[in-house]
Amino acid sequence: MLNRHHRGRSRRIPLRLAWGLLAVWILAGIAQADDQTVTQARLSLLPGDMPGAGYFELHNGGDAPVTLVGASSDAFKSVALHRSMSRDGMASMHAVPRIEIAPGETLEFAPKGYHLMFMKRSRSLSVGDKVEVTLEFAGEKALPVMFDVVSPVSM
Ligand SMILES: [Cu+2]
Repeated sequence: MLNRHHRGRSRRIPLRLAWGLLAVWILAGIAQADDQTVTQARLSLLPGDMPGAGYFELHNGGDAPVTLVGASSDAFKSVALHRSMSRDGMASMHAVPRIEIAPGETLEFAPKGYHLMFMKRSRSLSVGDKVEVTLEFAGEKALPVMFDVVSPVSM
């Protein structure tokens, strides 16, 4: 009896240590998710129900590569990663399934290059509004970003 009581007490300290380590691990995980920063997030709105284009700069401040795999927003039925290209003077764009960003690298989404294509708005929007867009990364990581709705710019 005395022996069991003693064992029970000695087990309590490692358990507390384990919870402490778990807390540190969770906090480290959150900090890692914050290593990606987005600046200059703007959504160029075209008239009517034409698709909008999203531009921003995404910096990977972490020490591991991250892979952008998509985006979503409550304000649009679909959001896709696109890239504009110009070949023989002909402009075109195509869907991009994933974009890897190396540690320390900044990826620019800008006119005539990468952009988010916002299709079929689910509510009316006007210049000056703010729209939340969630950037989705491989490994179920998500980063919510506020985009400023701006006047059309050339794509
Ligand atoms: Cu596009």
